[in-house]
Amino acid sequence: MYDIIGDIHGHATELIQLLKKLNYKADANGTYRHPSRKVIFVGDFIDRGPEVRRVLQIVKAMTDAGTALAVMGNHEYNILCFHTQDAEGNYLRPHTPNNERQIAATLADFKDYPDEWKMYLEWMMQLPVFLDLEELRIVHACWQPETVAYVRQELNGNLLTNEFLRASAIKENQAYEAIETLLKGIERELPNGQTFADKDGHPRNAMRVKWWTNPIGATFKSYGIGAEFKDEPIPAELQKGFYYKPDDVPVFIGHYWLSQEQPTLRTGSVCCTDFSVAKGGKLVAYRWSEGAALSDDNFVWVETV
Ligand SMILES: [Mn+2]
Repeated sequence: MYDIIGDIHGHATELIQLLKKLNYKADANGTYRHPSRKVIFVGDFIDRGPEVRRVLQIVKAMTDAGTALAVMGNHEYNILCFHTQDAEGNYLRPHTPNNERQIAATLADFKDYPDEWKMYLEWMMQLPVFLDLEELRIVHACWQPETVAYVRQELNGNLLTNEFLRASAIKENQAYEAIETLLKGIERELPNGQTFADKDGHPRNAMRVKWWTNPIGATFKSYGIGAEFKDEPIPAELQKGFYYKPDDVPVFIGHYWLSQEQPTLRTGSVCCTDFSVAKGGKLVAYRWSEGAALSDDNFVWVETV
């Protein structure tokens, strides 16, 4: 029995509130546990929020004690790349002002705790990039079966190696594409450099897509993510290809900054648990029970403080 918790982004106060609401209690060591359930965290623990260090303390204590499982988010991946050098000594994620700004809240929280920070970097490297628990699947952004199979084979499991991390930082590599897909989602391009206009009339060649939506008969608006798209049919080329079927094994994700009064499932088999706690939304859990079909009734949440 699992409680799957969405992207936390340094919001420890809401995390504690949510754990209590789910009836997890802190033991003598301060580690949250439940007599019969475990948490699964979908990644993105760091950046943005005010209490990154506290969030990492809570999550790591739970994973160490076996009262929680966790996967890696794109923010953990990015910060690992930020701190890792290639053979020439260049950082895998360049130290540009933009990239530095993204992790400023995290580094500020660890300013006086450099050894601790080093320990958490090592811990983050040990976060699986996906979890396949037979009855349910967990990944930060997208479960594409071929990509999961490729990564599983390359890693001989689900834990990153330094070699794979370095390979994944180079755009031409299959490892790059695989990490993009699993941790950031699917982006689809129109063929032959064709473009379409977004709602503001700007020409675009590619868009992030709802990989849980059947592209056949979809429109830019019903299929696209992250921008205002027109409600016009997508071209035939984009109607081909992968989408995650509603009767497939349930998959739990975060990442998509949803905003809804009342959390709902994406489909009968895809449950996004990220409802934007770092943007004034809510921190959400899905209470999963063995053998039961997914239902909107199983969301539990707290509002951003
Ligand atoms: Mn994310």
